[in-house]
Amino acid sequence: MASSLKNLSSHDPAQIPDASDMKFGIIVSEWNEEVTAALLEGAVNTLSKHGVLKDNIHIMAVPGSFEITFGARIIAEKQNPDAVICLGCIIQGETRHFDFICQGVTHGITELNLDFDIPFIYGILTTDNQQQALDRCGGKHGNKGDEAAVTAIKMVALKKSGDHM
Ligand code: DLZ
Repeated sequence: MASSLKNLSSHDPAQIPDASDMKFGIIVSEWNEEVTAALLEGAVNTLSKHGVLKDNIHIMAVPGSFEITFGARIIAEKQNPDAVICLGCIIQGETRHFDFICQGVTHGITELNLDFDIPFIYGILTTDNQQQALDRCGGKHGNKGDEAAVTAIKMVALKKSGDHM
């Protein structure tokens, strides 16, 4: 069970479904690029490790996390993926911008999950500072891009099993 693990970066690969017939979209925010590039690398490596072909991973960048919702919708409509992985990093600043961007993208991704017949995975870091973000994109708390990819594979497998019910 995922709940018994500290984080999914330490998942057992044998427990992850084979993903060689799956197709993914990844939408990644350019804001805080040092962090989001590491999240992207983690996600792509994990998808590849579980059998996803390079040609079946479609990556699109957007300027900031607020634009992730729109980008994710476009990639879902144009590429017909089995799931879309959303990657971003929102770091608390001195103003309330942080709250509005977090709320906006969280609400947006929730809406996409309700409107489309595929899962949209929330791989967005929302941290108090840069160090907390670095700790979660390949640091002491694993790589949340890796975890988002594992979650995406699991959700696609769940959807495919539901299709046969
Ligand atoms: C404006 C802004 C700020 C202050 N901080 C972040 C952030 O920490 N992470 C992020 O992904 N994006 C940030 N942005 C940009 C917004 O997401 C968005 O791109 C702009 O408000 C334009 O719509």
